[in-house]
Amino acid sequence: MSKPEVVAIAPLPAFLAKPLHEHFTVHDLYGAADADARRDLIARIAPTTRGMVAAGGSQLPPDRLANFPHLEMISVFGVGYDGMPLAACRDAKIKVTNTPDVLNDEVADTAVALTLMTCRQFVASHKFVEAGDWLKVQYPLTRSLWGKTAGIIGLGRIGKGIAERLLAHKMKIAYFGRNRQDVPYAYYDNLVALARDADVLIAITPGGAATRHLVNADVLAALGPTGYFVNVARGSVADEDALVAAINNGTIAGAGLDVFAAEPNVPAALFNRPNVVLLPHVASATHETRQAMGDLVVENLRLHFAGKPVRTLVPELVGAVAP
Ligand code: NAP
Ligand code: 8YV
Repeated sequence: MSKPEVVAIAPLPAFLAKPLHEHFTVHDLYGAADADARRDLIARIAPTTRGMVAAGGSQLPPDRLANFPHLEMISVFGVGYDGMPLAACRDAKIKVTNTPDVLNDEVADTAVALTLMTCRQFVASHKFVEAGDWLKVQYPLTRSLWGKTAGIIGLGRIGKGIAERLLAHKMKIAYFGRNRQDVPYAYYDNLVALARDADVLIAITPGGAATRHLVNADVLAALGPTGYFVNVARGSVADEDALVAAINNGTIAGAGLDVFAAEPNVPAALFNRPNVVLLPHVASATHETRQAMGDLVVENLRLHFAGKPVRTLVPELVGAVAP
């Protein structure tokens, strides 16, 4: 029996490529040399391609869906799926799955690491030792976490993991979201008010239109000159121009960032500052976690093509497409 055909619109790491090739005929659209090669490949595979593999950061405009008229499902290698055209998928009865939960601990660890590295200036301290500056002077004093307030924007699966970890660092926890939750943390329905009361503001919401520029100039002004901003959500959640200005002007004390507005481009104005730590979107990037994410991507595809319900259909499509 011939294998179902899937198209990859994101890079496929070996641990994901291997099982995919085992169970499916895989077309590598991401690896196509140029626009002509992409167009030729699409024309060749469109009549037979039924599955797609995308990444958390993949952007698939609704009109691109028309390239694949027989598409049945998109398996996203990531928990975020803000680049997926959900309304068009609903209309065309295309399933979209993601990789929730398996990355919670890794991403929460990264948020805490960014918080510590930024407030305690550990990257600049490291450079200071390597430059031989310790032989001349002491490194300047930095800021504690203990006793301070962490304001979590988006207290979901990962946000709760961040809260648990920061409690162990003796921080107080407050959060902002659209809904109050049954948790022992202070709820704010106003982000400016949370920023005013927080010492470290940590973004971990989904991306997309609903959260675009949630962290704007007003929020940064409220965070103030002793406040730090950490972003492990999506670059779109913060107004990056406002953030650069806030760092330049000392409106906030510092920032720890894993995500950016136009990755892999990072504003050079953020480079080489002791109070800014920059990561290349690696919050989930360990062998263990990426393997678990890859396994879930393949499992969802295999379940679908075996005629069974997928494991992690995105909530917006529950009830709108077959499980
Ligand atoms: P989740 O469990 O769905 O939690 C999302 C949280 O955000 C919820 O608490 C939700 O609360 C809140 N939220 C959603 N829309 C909002 C809005 N419009 N305004 C304010 N709050 C909103 O998701 P998760 O698994 O924790 O993942 C969260 C996100 O983290 C992902 O979607 C992804 O973008 C990002 N992420 C990044 C990396 C990375 O590598 N840097 C890795 C993994 C995940 P309410 O519903 O009460 O508003
Ligand atoms: C990954 C992510 O970097 O899960 C997400 O939403 O942003 C990250 O875990 C990405 O999906 C890998 O392509």
